[in-house]
Amino acid sequence: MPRSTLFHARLYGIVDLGYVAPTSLVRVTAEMIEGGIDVIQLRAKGHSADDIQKWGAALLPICREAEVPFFLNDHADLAASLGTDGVHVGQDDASMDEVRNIVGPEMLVGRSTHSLAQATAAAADPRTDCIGFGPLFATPTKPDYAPIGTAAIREVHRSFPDLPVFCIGGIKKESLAELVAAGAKRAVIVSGILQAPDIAAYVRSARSLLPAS
Ligand code: 3NM
Repeated sequence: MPRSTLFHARLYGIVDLGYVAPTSLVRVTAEMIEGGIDVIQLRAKGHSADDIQKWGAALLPICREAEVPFFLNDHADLAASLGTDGVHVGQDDASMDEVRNIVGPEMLVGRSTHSLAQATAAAADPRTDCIGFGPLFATPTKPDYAPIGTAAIREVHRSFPDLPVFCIGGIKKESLAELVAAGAKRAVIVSGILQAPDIAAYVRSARSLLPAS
């Protein structure tokens, strides 16, 4: 899947086992797709490789059918064996050399960045296909990280016009207008989507608040 798919994305949703029971993964994923989500990631911190493999294998065909890129968080080896569209790694995870050795040259690779300096370092490697930039606001989904605020969003987009930047962290539908005014083009929403009473409706309206690119 080409990087341009991510460039045109607006809303990125994460199916996070911190919020979704294993028995609800398929339903939640389908509802996000119904709402028009542009990218889906499976995030299962602390779960076994066997479980993640099983859950990934259940969600991948649903995303394929809908032509929604499917990323796996962290586990490059499982991403490679499942054949996901992408893998997303953090600052403390494997280097790009290590990740590419496992997943090959074609798979999309995203990297979390938590400052302009980290975004600059990630962008310097042409094998980085997208970055997460945050956490912009405090969030219980990633509690150990200090929020970085919205001031650097415009600079990140200006500095790396060819790199899809996904703003993340403590973002709700209600904060999107502020984010877009601060220069954001794309957003990741985790708890806001997963805790919504109507996931499809939440995704649909949040996505409509982000600019088409
Ligand atoms: N990564 P919510 S913030 C998974 O800054 C994740 O890299 C972040 O969840 C980062 O939308 C975050 O519930 C959590 O705040 C986002």
